[in-house]
Amino acid sequence: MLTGFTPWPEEWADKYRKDGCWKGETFGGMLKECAALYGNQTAVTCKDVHWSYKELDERADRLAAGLHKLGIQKEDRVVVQLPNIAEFFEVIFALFRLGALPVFALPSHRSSEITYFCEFAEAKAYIIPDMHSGFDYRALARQVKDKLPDLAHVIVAGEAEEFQELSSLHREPVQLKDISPAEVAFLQLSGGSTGLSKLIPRTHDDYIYSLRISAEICGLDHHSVYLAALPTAHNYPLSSPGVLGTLYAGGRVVLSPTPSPDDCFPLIEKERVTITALVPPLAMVWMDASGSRSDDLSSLQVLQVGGAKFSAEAARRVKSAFGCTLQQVFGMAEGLVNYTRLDDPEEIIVNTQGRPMSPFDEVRVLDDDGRDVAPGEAGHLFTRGPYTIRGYYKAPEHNERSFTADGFYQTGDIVKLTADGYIIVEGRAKDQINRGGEKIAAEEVENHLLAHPAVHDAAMVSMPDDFLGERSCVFVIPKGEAPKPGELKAFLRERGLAAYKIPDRIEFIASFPKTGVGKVSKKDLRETIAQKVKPAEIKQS
Ligand code: OOB
Repeated sequence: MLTGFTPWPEEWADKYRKDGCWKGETFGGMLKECAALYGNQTAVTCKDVHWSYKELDERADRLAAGLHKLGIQKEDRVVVQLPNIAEFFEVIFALFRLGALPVFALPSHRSSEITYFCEFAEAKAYIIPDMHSGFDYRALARQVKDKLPDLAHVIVAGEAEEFQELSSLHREPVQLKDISPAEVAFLQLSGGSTGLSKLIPRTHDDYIYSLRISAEICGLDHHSVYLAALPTAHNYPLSSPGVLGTLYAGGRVVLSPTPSPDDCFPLIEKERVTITALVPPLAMVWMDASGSRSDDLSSLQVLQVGGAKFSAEAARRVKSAFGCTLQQVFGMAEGLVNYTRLDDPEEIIVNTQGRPMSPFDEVRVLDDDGRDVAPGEAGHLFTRGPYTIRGYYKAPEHNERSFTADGFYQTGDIVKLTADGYIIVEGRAKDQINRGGEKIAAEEVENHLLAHPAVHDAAMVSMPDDFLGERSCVFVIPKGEAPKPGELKAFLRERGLAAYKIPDRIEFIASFPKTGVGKVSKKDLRETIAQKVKPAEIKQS
């Protein structure tokens, strides 16, 4: 078993098997089965590329053989940073078949994040596109290689330059080691709240269970067409039900290079897309665009919105804008996913973030002292279940804090439960900014800022924003004369931080407000900046 992975205790694993959650499927086997059932039907469409299930299955086998020849073995970690391109699928299924573990980086990550993932996971390989959205990933790979000369392989989908070209790796399939469904299939990234992102080990058993239930709840079958507008590597478009849930159900995945209406609306019309997933700011952009464009979106049956809180006012407009059902999704890469059901009454769909997908999900809402709150009251959400991890990868100290002794994961979310068990997200107790679905761990950015010679201390908080829900504001105590905000932002960019983590606003301050026990009061800082931005910036948009 993978070192650094916390498995479910044996009695729970037995229970989830007995309850029929874990059926002993693996991703490699799942694709074989789909190829047998849906052979020549299209699995993946990307521009003019259409891969049938059979073709994807064969490609995965041939690529697995090539990666095997390179020396990539069971349990090796491979950082995969691919955008929405067909190769994403051959790569991940090849790795699944080898038992090698993709670490799912996002296309927006830069050298700071990627170097950390490669180093922490001791990656054998790093897989990238040549270019995407005007960015050259080979230049990024060079920066990573400079810091980590031992990174064995950089593999490029497209023009590889000095690196290994993905398409050159295909070989005659070879016999590979058996993979057990209880083993870790890949590592997802946490949004992070303390320092750097934690890695989340997900097993074949637990993840495929979540696909099966998600596909069922979303009514997917072999007629479904899922548009991947968000980056497929993220847990939400990957599995809720996402691209993998769609393949599990025998449907077709259509890949969009960006989530913009300009790219997505013509694809919905052309490919007769039936379901797609967005974060709240994009849902608003799409609603605005639907009024002014003439694309035929009538095939769309379900629009999912999640990743951040969707306001009830905006939620109410979805049906008339697209003539389809809204589904709210509140999930986390650590496991638990909640959905509003397609046949729920309008008031539930608009006002709640759904309810747990599985009858075996356990949720508890506790007060600050760890006691269950009264029904309907807000508190800390804790959860345990057949697809919620029992520990982060190689993070024993952090696990002590994030998991209770009996295995509940502390989500860091503040929620209320309705009498019917629906969840309403009220806020967050974790030190994280949710910038329209993109999560920023305040501490990670603060630590980078502390490396600047003119920064004595830094504290990052969210500030309210009409469009993104939240933006980031960092309060800086300067050392001597305050630097220019632009200089600090440039400094962070130079350190290779992803663009979405660069603070939207920088405020200089002489000292931080303190809590009763002398810690920085982020609550006070949030209130200070909320007061400041309210009259000027909130009104205008
Ligand atoms: C999804 O996953 P992550 O891991 O990027 O972020 C999880 C966190 C949650 O703990 C919560 O704080 C926030 O994102 N969140 C929401 C939300 N959905 C996620 N907050 C309010 N309302 C919502 N609907 O974001 C994710 C994973 C799977 C499915 C959907 C989203």
